[in-house]
Amino acid sequence: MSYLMIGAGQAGGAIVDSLFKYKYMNLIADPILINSTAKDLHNIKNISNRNNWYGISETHGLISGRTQGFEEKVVGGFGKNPVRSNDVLEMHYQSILDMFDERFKLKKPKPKKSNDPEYQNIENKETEKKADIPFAFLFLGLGGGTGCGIGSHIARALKEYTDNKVSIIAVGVLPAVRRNIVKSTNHNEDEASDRQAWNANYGIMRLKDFVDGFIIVDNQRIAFESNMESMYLSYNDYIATCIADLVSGLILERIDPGQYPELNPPVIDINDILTALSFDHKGRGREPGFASIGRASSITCDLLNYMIPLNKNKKIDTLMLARLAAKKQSISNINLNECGKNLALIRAPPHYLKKSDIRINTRGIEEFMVKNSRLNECHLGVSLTKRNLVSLTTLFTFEKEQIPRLNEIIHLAQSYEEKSKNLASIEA
Ligand SMILES: Nc1nc2c(ncn2[C@@H]2O[C@H](COP(=O)(O)OP(=O)(O)OP(=O)(O)O)[C@@H](O)[C@H]2O)c(=O)[nH]1
Ligand SMILES: [Mg+2]
Repeated sequence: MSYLMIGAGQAGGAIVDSLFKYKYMNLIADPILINSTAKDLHNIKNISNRNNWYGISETHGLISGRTQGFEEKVVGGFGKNPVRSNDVLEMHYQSILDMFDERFKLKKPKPKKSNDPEYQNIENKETEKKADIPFAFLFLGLGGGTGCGIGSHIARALKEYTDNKVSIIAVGVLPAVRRNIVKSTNHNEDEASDRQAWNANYGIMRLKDFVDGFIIVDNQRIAFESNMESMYLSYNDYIATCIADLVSGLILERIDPGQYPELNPPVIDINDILTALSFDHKGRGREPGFASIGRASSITCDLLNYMIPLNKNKKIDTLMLARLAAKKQSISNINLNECGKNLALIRAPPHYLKKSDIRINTRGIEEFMVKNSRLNECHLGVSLTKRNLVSLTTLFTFEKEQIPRLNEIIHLAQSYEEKSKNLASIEA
């Protein structure tokens, strides 16, 4: 197992569910779904094994999906109040460590019985060992109560459990601000989005000490729909495809790059992703950055070629692919020129990397990416695929202040806090 995919709350769980639509994900990752409403877990389609479910109970903290009476114990949710779920897991912090222990403590096979006292000494010592957890993704909605409130405790416990060895990437759904887009006569809806902004600020501030990087999934990108909820599934699928592309690399296609020594494509692995997602500050260690994610693809073989195999592959306009991936970024209203660094992963069939008239212009993509990086830092990787598809997945990483949407959220959070303080004092 190389990755841990944790989905906290409804939005977090739904994106992990989309990710496990790809069956190969089971080969490289272990899913954990945590929710305060058992009903949400029953709506999950691709992770039906209850061993991967955990509920939050006010009296016990995290409880396993196999617990008797799970459905009755895990009800209600936290109604968009992350402070409440935060308090529950703060009080039952040990239950998170117990969850990791239950899943990852390896039982060493006991040595064969022997009368030799030396042998028995060995048997009593260290019969249990922890599994390695090098990387984890933590998916959560930043506007709600559950994911947003428990996220920092989960991340902290995972760091503690692995003696700080694990690297954690938080994938957070940023709540949309809809008052200027969808004309609504419903004043409550505006109030709700101010509250969600406060939640998001609360969640990010607490998470940033325990994660190595953020990928932001901004719901503002789908906020133009009057029924935004109807877009969740396809938006989640899009994000899941981006993440799957980044983490699956060569494992997915089982292509041995050794078969194509002449190609020698630059490889990126999860460590490059981590470098691309964080900033070094002299003397201050590493600080998590905030990244936007996006992907574009183009089929290499059209319908006619499928029907009459002429072995003629389309030439791919790589610059257009790069521009399209840049347009399909997950954060609304960003200026790519202001990103600190970025990463691009190209996936292509091997014959698109060989010298020929259809060879893809990887240099052109690199130039586009470097041009859009203040630090001139682009991590470029190429991986091979058996599919008739060329795809480009990109990450653009910013410092927090460089993202207008995060500034807007902070501003709304502050005014919500002031407003509610006033309300409190008037009531008092
Ligand atoms: N992109 C996307 N956003 C979602 C989805 N489900 C909910 N959201 C957004 O996530 C925020 C609410 O977070 P949830 O994940 O529903 O909340 P929760 O963590 O379950 O917490 P509770 O308030 O206790 O229910 C809102 O901003 C929603 O717009 C989803 O499937 N996809
Ligand atoms: Mg919920």
